Amino acid sequence: MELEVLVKNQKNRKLREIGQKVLEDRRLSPEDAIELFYSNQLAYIGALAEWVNRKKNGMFAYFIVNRQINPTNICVYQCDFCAFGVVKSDPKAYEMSVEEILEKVKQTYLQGGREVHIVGGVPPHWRVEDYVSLVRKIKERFPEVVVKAWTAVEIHHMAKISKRSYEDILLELKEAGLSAIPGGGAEIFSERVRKIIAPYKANAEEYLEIHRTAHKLGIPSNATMLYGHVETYEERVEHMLRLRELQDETGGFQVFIPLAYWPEGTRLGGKRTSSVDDLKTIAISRLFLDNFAHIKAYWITLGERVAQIALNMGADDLDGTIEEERIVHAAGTKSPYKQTKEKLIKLIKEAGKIPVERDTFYNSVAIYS
Ligand code: V47
Ligand code: SF4
Repeated sequence: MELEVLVKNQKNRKLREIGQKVLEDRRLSPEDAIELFYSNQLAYIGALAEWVNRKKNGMFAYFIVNRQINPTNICVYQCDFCAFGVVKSDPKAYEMSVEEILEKVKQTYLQGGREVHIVGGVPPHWRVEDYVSLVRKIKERFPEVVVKAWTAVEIHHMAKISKRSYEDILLELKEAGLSAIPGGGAEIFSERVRKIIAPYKANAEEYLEIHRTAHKLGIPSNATMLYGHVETYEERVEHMLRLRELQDETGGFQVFIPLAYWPEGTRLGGKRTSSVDDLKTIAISRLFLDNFAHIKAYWITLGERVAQIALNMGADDLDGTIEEERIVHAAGTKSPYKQTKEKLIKLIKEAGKIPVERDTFYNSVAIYS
């Protein structure tokens, strides 16, 4: 009822029509989403998005006890927006041993962790077996831990160096114990933007084809969008449209994660996104991606304060305890490296939501009401 009044009283005709569509559960067009990006009525957009979120997720907001592992920062692709990936000869280059990684998984397991999220650089000397055997070894030692690993960029690279199909590679990873694919590597699908920021790695079609194949094989995946660099609002919407179309086709995406760009130490440079842009992007993604169940406010890129507000503007998930994150920290994020479970519960409760500890697949593990 309250939202109906807000929509009725909206003076801007286009925004009023968009609000009416939301109230009537009608799908927003790309033009609607672009209109919202150009609008500065954050409170209105946020209220619409939160209304949609509550219809989907009620008062629940999710988090997970997990660990991110970035096994190496050595990377052949050298994307200009990335301060993490370095060449092998760089003094900052590192590569964790398998034993080191297993020790990290063990710590997570002992703390009740449910998931390891593995993503890193793409080193020139790694073979397909290196990616597969890491998954296998983790699952052999810790069968209860879910392995969410290797982005479309890494899977494309494995296919390229071995001249095998995506399906073949994904089946081998699945057999080794891979349960889900993280959303990294999407950046912005626009060819114009990719030429500037990431000309060498998997392109938009390849990213989408890998996720399509994974979904077909019963491997769920996440989707991301790196925003706030050289892309236009129109390109953000085109990116989300392509994800929405694939989700209509497969239903295999679990969550959408807008990733705010951090510029420090990157070749691309630029400025940090504003909090208003961050919240608007979360809210518009909630409104536009009507076939995605969840929108993640990733506290590493947003900072915990903005992530907490996002829980009232369309987002329903904070990701997890993380423990150790190197990619966005290399680019200057001021967020801590990890969060305690208690802190995530507190952030969610302060936002007026009910914290739900989840597993990788959004099954509830515990509710902290
Ligand atoms: O693909 C790289 C991004 C991604 C920067 O699937 C940067 O649940 C900001 O995808 N500023 C990897 N971002 C991380 C990722 C992710 C994170 C959390 C959860 C999930 C999930 C996926 O990090 C890369 C790239 O888009 N990134 N450099 C930067 N300077
Ligand atoms: Fe390598 Fe990924 Fe960084 Fe690109 S974004 S340089 S692929 S680690």
